[in-house]
Amino acid sequence: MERFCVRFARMEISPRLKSLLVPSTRVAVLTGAGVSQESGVPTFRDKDGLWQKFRPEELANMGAFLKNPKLVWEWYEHRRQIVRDVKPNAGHDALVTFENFFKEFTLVTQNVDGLHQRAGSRHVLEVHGTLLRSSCVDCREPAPSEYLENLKESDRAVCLDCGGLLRPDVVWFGEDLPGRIWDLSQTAAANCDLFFTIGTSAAVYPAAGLPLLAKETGAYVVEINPQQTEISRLIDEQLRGPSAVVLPALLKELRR
Ligand code: BJW
Repeated sequence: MERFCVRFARMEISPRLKSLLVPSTRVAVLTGAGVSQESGVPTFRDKDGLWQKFRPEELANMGAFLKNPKLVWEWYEHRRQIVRDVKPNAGHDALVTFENFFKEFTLVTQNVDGLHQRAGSRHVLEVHGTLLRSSCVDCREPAPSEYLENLKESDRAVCLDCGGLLRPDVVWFGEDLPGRIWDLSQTAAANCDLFFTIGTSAAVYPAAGLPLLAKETGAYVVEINPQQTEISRLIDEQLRGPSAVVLPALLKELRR
């Protein structure tokens, strides 16, 4: 397995990766929280990550929500506020250029912050849902966005149709991923030539299985991350560094 380091904006990449940076290559990308880290959105499992302060079992599953909806709702409202106050970074921007450069390009994200779309990515498969929508746990009706925007912290977030509890449209532990989005993600991973896994610890399944599926089906798999992850030793090439540095540096290697 090849391992390359990024120092400043100069980057060494393998001849194999270089040969794949042409428009005809079919590319799929999986992003995780690390991609938004440099925008100021905390990751989950890093030293200053969300799970250092909050326990996932108390916040990111349906049981926790039903036990204490107010606590869970406030936690998500706090995170929505962070996301409203930040901007996409150079890594998000570089992925927009990728989408325009490669003829076949699929962006799968585990992120719920909407920053890829705000950067300009047109087709984003959000496998863990989004912070920016909510829906009723009983009737499943989505809540109008202006209702959420005007909600005060002390208000109880309830469905305007049936009065049921509103929940964030994210995928909690033990819940299925959205079916069609997940099918499209698997199809892209299984049919690409080049797969990038970027800013994810690859600890949460089934999303973490996508780079492995791509590898099994013959793609060249590249990881962009400042740290080793659970799948680093199983893939083809590691580009060690923050995505807001590595991705813009990769743009310089694209060949028409
Ligand atoms: C940088 C950087 C920089 C830092 N630049 N990089 C198979 C095996 C074992 C368990 C399971 C399995 N299949 C299913 C499971 C159970 C479970 C699971 O995976 N558990 C594991 C934790 C053990 N999975 C599920 O429950 C899933 N559902 C499911 O499988 O349904 C079927 C089923 C039904 C019924 C019963 C059982 C199964 C659902 C998973 C949903 C995950 N949801 C969350 C919360 C979303 C809502 C919210 O935001 O609150 O999604 S958990 C959290 O982790 C969030 C993330 O999307 C996800 C992944 O985290 P991510 O993005 O990788 O972040 P970090 O923090 O982990 O990593 C950041 C990385 O960035 C690090 O590597 C840094 O180094 C790097 N980095 N700065 C680039 N500048």
